[in-house]
Amino acid sequence: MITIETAPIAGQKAGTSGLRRKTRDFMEPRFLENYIQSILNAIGGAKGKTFVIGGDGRYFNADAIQTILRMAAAQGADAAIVGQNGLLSTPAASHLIRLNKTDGGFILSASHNPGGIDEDFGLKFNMPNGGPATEAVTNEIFAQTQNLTSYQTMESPAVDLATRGQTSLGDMAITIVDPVADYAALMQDLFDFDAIRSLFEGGFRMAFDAMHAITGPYATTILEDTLAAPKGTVRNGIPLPDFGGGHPDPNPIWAKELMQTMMADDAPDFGAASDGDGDRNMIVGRGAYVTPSDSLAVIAAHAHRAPGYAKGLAGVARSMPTSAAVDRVAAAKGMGCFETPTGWKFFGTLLDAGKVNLCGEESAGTGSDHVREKDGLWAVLMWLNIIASTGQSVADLMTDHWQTYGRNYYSRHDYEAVDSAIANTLMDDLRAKLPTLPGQTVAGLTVSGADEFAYDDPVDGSHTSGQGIRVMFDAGARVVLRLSGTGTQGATIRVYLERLEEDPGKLHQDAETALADVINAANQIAEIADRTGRAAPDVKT
Ligand code: G16
Repeated sequence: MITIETAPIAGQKAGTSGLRRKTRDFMEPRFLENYIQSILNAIGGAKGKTFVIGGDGRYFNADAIQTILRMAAAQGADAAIVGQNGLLSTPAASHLIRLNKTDGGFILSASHNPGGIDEDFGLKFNMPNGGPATEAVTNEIFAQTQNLTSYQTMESPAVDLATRGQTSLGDMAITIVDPVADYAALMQDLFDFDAIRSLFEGGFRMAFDAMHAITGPYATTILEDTLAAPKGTVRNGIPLPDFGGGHPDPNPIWAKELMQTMMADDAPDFGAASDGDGDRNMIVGRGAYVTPSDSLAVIAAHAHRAPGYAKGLAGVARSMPTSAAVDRVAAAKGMGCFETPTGWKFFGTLLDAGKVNLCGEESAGTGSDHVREKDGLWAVLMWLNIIASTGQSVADLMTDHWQTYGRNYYSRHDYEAVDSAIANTLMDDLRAKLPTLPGQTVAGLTVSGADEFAYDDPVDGSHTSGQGIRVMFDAGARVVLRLSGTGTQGATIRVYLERLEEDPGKLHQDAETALADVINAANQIAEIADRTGRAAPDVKT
C-alpha cells in the first residue's frame, strides 16, 4: 500500500445521481482518486468488504475500474465482482450487489449523457441494498471531499478484465463475471417468457434501439437468443466508448431513427430503446409514442399480468414532476401512492419497507422492487408481457387506458446550457413571487396553489427541501420548474407541463396543442423567454 498526499478538489458534489463531470476533469491527476477515497471514507473504509464494480463502457470506463480496484485492494477489501470488460448495466449492477449480498458497488456512468474524451463521465456508489447512496451518505461523501489530505493505493499491473473467472490483486479476490447471465435469469423469473416467445413466433415484430450503449448485449441475449425475436430486432447493439457519437438518451429527440421507423406505414408492432447505462427506457407502438408517465400508469394497471407481480402491487411511487396519471390508477385500485423528489435514491426506503413495488419518473425511468435502480429492459419486457397477455396493440392499450382513467397530457421543455447565474435568478425570483400567485389568472388559467416541493420520507423521517417549484391551476393543470442535477455544462431549466383531460372526445390531441395554455402560463409566470433569450426550448420530450 502506498499513501499519496492530496488536497481537496473543489466542487466534487454529487448531483441527482452521483458525480458527473467532463471526462477530462475525471482524468485530471487525483480527481478520480480523491472521489473514490471520499466514498471509502464515508462508508467506514474498505476493509473486509466486497464490492461490485462495472460501468456502461464509455471512454475511461476500464481505466477508472483499474483505479478503483487498486485503491480497494490497498485498503483491505476482501473481494470485487467485476463485469467482463468492465461492463455492467446499472440495473444489472444493482442486482449483483443484492444477489451476492455485497457491501455496495461502484457504477461508472454518466447515464444518458454523451461519452468520449470530450464528453461526460460519472461515478456513483450504490449501497448494500443495491440502490444509489442515500442523501445522508451522499452528503457525507461531499464532506469527505472537502477535508481529504491523502489516499491509499498500490502499484500493480492492470488486472485482466477480459477473461471470466477468478483472479486477484494483492489480497483481494476478484471475480470477473458475465455481465448478462444473472440479470437475464432474474428477468426470466419475473416475466412470462413462454407467452412472449409465442408472440414473436407468431410474427410479432419489434425494433429495439440499444443506442450503441450497454443494453446491446443484454437485449440481444434476452430478446433474440432467448425469446426468439428475429435477428436484427436489436439495433446499434454493440456498446461503443463514444456511443457512436450519439446522445444515448431514449426519447423522441435522441432516438429519432427509431421514431421514424415506428411512425412509418410498415412500422413494426413495438419499438423500444434504452440509454447509456441501461436504466432508462422508451416505449413506442406503431404510430403511438408512450410518455414515461403514461407508461408508468399502464404498468400499474396491468402489472398483475406478469408472473412476478401476480399478487398485485402494494403501492406505487413517482417523482414529483412525473404526471399524476399513475395516481389515478392507484386510487382506482386501492394501492398506496407516494410522491418523491427527483432521483431514484428517494424510492429506496419505500421499496425496502415494502410500501411500494413499482416506481417511475418522467425522465424515462421505470422499475420495481426486483432491484433498487430503474431498469430499461425490465420496462420493455413488462410491456411485452402486457401485450402478450392482452393481445392488444400499444395504441389500443393507450386508448383503453385514457378512456378508463382520463388522459394526463404531458410534456417537458428543457432549456439547456443556460448561464447558471441567469437560471438561478429566474428560480429565485419565481420562488419569491409564489405567495402572490394563488387566485391570479394567467393565460386563461386560474392558479389554485403554488409552492416549492419538500419531502419528508415516511420511512426514515429525513427531510429534503428545494425540490422544484410547482404552480397548480384549476382543472388539473400544473407547471413545475426545476434545475437539472445531471448536466455538466451551465444550467438546464426543466419545465414540466401537465393537464388532465377527461372528455372522451378529446383524448387524441397533439400534446403540445392540448397544453398550449399551460405552456403560455409557464412562460408568463417564469418569464423564461425574456430571461434566457431563448424563444423556444432546446428539447421537448
Ligand atoms: C437521473 C436520476 C433520475 C432522475 C434523472 C433526471 O437519471 O437517476 O432519478 O430523474 O437523473 O435528473 P435531472 O432532472 O436532475 O437531470 P439517470 O438516468 O441520468 O441516472
